[in-house]
Amino acid sequence: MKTRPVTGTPSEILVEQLVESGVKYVFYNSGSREALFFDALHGNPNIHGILALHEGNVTAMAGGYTQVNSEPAVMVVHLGAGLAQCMGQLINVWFGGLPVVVVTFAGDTGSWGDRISLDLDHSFGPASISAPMTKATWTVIEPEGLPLAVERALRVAKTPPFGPVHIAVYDRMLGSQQVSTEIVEGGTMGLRSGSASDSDIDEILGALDSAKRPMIYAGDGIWKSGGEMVAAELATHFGAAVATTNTDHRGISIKHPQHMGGFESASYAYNPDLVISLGVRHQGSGNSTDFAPFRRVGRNGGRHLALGSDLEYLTNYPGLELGSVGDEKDAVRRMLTVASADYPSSRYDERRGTTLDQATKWRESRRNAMMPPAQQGKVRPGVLVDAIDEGLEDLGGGYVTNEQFAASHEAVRPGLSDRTNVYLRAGGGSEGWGVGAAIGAKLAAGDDPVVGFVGDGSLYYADSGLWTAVHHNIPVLYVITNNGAYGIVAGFFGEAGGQMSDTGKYGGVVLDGMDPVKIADAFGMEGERVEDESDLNDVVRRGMGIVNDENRPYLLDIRLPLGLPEGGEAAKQYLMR
Ligand SMILES: Cc1ncc(C[n+]2csc(CCOP(=O)(O)OP(=O)(O)O)c2C)c(N)n1
Ligand SMILES: [Mg+2]
Repeated sequence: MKTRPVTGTPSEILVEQLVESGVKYVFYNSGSREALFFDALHGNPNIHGILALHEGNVTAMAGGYTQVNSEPAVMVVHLGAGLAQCMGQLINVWFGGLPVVVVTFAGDTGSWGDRISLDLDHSFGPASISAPMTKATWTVIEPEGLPLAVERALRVAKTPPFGPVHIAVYDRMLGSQQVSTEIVEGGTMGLRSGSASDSDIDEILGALDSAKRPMIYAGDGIWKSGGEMVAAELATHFGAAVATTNTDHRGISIKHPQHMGGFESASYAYNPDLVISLGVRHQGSGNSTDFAPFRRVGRNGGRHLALGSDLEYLTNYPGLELGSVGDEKDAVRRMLTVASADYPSSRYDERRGTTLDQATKWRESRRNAMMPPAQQGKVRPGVLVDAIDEGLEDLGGGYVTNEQFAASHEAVRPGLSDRTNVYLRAGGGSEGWGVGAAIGAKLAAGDDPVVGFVGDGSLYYADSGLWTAVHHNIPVLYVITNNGAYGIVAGFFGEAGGQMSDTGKYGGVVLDGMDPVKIADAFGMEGERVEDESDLNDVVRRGMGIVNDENRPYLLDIRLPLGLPEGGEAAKQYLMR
């Protein structure tokens, strides 16, 4: 362990350790009891505070930051109240397994009174409420221990499987007293899992070779290990179909021509006789039918093998034939090496052709669904998806964060190149991610351009995040897919067989009377409404120009067809007077 002595206030020491550990930004919302911490943060030129106006946004920004290149993020929220407010977005960080360290400062409810404003009461320790949504959560009492606690938190968060860590620091230590301790030197390590055994690699390759309809079920473990390219190559090499969870468009890019989208529907369409789960945590709806795709594979005499960096990637697979624990990128690289000698790709040309046909049909159906009949004053979602994808790739490629359903990225044109855009989704589907995630992503992406797709409904959960983009001048292009509705929810209401679908009058899902351009304007961000799809490409290019050449955020309020089931209209809702 390399350390260097330090003397300073506890706040200065905490900030100094963050800097030493390589943390560049602290995402935060201010609180009064930790005044000296913020004093030290703003006084240190080697780290920057990014201010969000709601703790949900603080969390979404921190999470989005980690999704670009797996660098850990640190966020600070105020006492129990700030922690409670951040929990709605912490569910995304936790479900997505993202390396975020949450720091709260806590009052002492044990020694004197049991009621401290904004804090939990004495029956619940300050680390208690984050417990269900963190990998580890603990309390720090001694100021001399702050460097070790910070360094340990970052290491726990960044060890596969990644996940959020909470440290609650008793704020009584944040005084002006000088404390002497040691800063732990060295940035956060790129910790990796061990290697899968040679026999597991052989087993998987043999299965890929002999299957008729192999499917690679790809997940976040792939990008977290840096294995996106090699995993895509593996699928291409063996002519395997690709499927994923609805929270990951990145493990193997949704633009891979053999990608067939969500695993459940893809496995119905492709009917695989082999599923290789690669760094993917299977998720369902809490029903026994969640495992139906695997049952079907078994009934067909097919096989299911899984490889991932930790137990998390093997649990939801009843009856798994082979579960291999190892770093995904390392394993796939070794597979490709063996395959190039023993399993030449030409052997799978026919199979690849068949898979490509099926995947192309699948994508065409997604693209058709995004192209309803043209409507005056409205942009069709498919036109928008293409315009952004092409506009961004023309710039050399960038990141697209996505929190909306109206313009599905499953409908994006296929094709992999060195400019392929990276599509990111919220780890857990908890609304309020998109505005902040684009900001965090841009801070991590540096010069690479970032487009934030945010549904109108999603925007209203987190609109104050627009101010953060303005305040810190973070050049992001926001694309609001404005269908005037909680479209995805309305779709389910339409299928529920209740009075809404009978009458065609939908309550609780129509979002009218709001204007995203005015909202952006109020927060100091320029934007424009887009109602005509004929000049969409120009609008998108101009918007990207403003963001990337003039270096400021900009917002496009894209008016899409109303997001209600066919023929639906808004129900009258309660009016007090
Ligand atoms: C915290 C939280 N609350 C509620 C929901 C339920 N929900 C899922 S999507 C959605 C609305 C999405 O609306 P919008 O962003 O406009 O997307 P669209 O489907 O219209 O594209 C809601 C309310 C949720 N997922 N998370
Ligand atoms: Mg909507």
